[in-house]
Amino acid sequence: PQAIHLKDYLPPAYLVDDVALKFDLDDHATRVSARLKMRRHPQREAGLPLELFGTALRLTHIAIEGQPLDEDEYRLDAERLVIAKVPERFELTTEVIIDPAANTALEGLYRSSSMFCTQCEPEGFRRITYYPDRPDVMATFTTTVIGDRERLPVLLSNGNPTESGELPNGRHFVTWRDPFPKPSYLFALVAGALEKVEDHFTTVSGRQVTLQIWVERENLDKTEFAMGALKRAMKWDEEAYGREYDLDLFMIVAVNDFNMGAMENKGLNIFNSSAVLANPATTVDANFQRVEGIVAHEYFHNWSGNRVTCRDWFQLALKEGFTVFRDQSFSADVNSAPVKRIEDVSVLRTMQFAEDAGPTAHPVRPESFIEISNFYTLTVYEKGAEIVRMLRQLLGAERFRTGADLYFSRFDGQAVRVEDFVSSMSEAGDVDLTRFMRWYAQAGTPVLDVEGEYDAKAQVYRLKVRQHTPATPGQPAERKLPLHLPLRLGLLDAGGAAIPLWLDGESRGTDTVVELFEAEHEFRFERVPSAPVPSLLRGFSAPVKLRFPYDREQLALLVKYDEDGFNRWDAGQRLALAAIEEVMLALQAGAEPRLDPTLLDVFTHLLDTPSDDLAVLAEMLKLPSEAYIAGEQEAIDIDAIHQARRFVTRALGEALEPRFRALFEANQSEAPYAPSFEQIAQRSLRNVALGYLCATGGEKALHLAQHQFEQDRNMTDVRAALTLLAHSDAHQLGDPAVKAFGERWAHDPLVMDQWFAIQVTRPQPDVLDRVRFLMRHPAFSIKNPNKVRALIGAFANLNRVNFHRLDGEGYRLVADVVIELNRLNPDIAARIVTPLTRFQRLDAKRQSLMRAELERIRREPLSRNLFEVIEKALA
Ligand code: HT7
Ligand code: ZN
Repeated sequence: PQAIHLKDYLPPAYLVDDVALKFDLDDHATRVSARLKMRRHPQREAGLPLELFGTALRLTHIAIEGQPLDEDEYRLDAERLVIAKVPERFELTTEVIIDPAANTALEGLYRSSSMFCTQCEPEGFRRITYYPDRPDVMATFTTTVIGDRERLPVLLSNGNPTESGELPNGRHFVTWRDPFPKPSYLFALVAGALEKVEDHFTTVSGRQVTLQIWVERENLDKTEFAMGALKRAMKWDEEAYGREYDLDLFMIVAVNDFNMGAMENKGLNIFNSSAVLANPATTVDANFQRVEGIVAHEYFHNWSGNRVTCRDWFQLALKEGFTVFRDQSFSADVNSAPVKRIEDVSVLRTMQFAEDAGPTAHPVRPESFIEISNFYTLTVYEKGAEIVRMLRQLLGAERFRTGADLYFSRFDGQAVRVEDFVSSMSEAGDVDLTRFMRWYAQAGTPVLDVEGEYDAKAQVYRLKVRQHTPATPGQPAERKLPLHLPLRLGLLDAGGAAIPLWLDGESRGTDTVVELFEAEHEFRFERVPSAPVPSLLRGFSAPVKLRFPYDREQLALLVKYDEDGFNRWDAGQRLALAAIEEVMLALQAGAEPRLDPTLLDVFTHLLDTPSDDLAVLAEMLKLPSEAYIAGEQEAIDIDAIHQARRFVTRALGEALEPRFRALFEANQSEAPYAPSFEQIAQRSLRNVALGYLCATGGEKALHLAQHQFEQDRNMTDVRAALTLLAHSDAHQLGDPAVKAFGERWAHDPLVMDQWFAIQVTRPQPDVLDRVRFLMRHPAFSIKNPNKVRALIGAFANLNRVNFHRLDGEGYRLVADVVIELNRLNPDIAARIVTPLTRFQRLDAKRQSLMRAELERIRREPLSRNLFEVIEKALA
């Protein structure tokens, strides 16, 4: 397979103005007729051949201006149809036959349960018809869908329905017209026996929009929350960005088989059922919040992505980074802002930082790719969002909004580049963002090395900041340039009080932002009465690794007194990490480990001090994950990390048992379930406390969990209790609970996903047999991405001790699944293989076992997706 390079971009030779499509739906032989009104691109020369993409299509008819083409007038291969000569302006008609039932890749038109649905981003439309399937070709679409009236009573596509009627042989049709020009990746079609819930939203200018959520009948009771989230998002986008919805109808459809979370097709969003369905009996708090975030994300794309789209797929972060930033801001506004920030930063620091440090590291705007589906990554999405957040920090909220307004109005209806977004911001903010553009081009996580020097006599505190970005594949460290970034900070005195900041003779309050753009800076704070403790990178103002030689007492001070909630949490994480690392060292040396008294002191303080933000308190009581700890090590010792984290959890549980018990009891609520942030905070705190109590291994604690499981109040509490029971050594409690849960929820695929994940994350060594057993369970299907993620993804990513077993059986199991998925669903194969590619800082034995499995995979006839990942991993 060949790589495609950004530097080779050329506009298409021909544009499409209008498309008429007709689908005659059939499981194995759907007939797709297309009429494309085309013209030469004004910036390309005359006489160029017309190149259309097409994959797995059987061409049955082709004509230009109604004149069928002879076979020698065009060339067909597995991926393209090329017509050597076409007029300046013409109408192209084609007819192809496709096989949706055989489509296990879930790209293009496919069957999911009893319905037909589509996924066209990034390059799925070419599996539907021959087309210049690239985002810089924008056209209006009219789509007629024909299907069996009984089996497929509902026929949906983009835009508004314009006509419908009966046809012979029990068939019927609906025609849809989307008046907004769009790229082919935003095309959608759904057909099936669906039912809807309907609501309305009146836009700021007084237009009534009909909102519909289409689901299979058994899921009608799981739509209310998403509908509410949609209305909240529509209102928020009007208020925060001045963006109003533009069609009269907005539809969401839930499908069971879907490669990602959801898709923002114009007027017809298609959702993975896991990202839209929710109710208290079946859905945990975190998933309610995920649903809210994804519903908002897809809705926000209507402007950041659909009205203003990407010129080419290298610009993916233009829509994704900005839209993630928008959905993060929305969730922060409607829930707990500090907790949202903590959660987002945790994902970034554990998962995106790992990507940036691994073999598939790439810039937020990649320069080349073999398979674009491989670039829907944490780097493009999450680091992309952090870049937009930095712009907001650098410009200030008001000028950022002016920049966004300028971007939307200037580029409405166009397919544009990252430069167009950044220049709108630069113009609105009157700031030079030339260096800032490096964030899009340089891969790897920058490191800030900070040192502080206090001169008591002069009452001056000097902060020296150096930045560097480590080497990443194709980008040696010496070619990395300094980045422009905002560093938010404050200073605390020894009693924890905020010190007023005087910088260059100017008063800056107690919280300020300094800008870095050189490799080294020195900031000189004056009138500092005593040696301060700096609180650096407040709110995680830039996606970097910050190094400062804090001692434990300084961290404890920050945990207790820093005015920035995020940094209080972060100081706690640093302290916990240091405590866990100390235990790791003891275990490695065969010495007796101890619980760091400073950490115990901080936990005691947190538990004894009344808090007005329970949600943040719950986060502060959580220890860093094994994945995060691993990311902080030069050499990763899988077992020591696991044992040390367990030791610290247990030691805290034992030392603070009465306090955790009191916390558990104080956060019992009799109120009916609501996914409100107050209630979520209470449940979170209660279940964190239960976790520490159960970590002691005490029978009393396990019975508390058993009781909570049996009380069956809501899925959040049930699942937390079941996880503790199933992960304990007490089989007599865990096994019956797992069995009862599996039987009770056998009819509900989304709950069964949770049941799979709970079992395969059990840390005990017997888990591998359980994984193999569950792969044969009737509720498991390798063709369903949610099942693969729940069983194999959860095992490989969250059960680190067992995935990394020294006999290599964990690796082998995952590699076997990857090989099978390579044939069925290349996109999912290339995602599920990720943990096998992260061997760089592991011990030699594990490295060689992992490499051997990757080499075994490489011997297969690989899809483009997997080829690209495996080649990079083994390079
Ligand atoms: N824009 C959507 C991307 C997407 C996707 C990409 C590859 C394969 C399948 C996919 N389904 C959806 C989702 C989003 O970011 O909103
Ligand atoms: Zn998106």
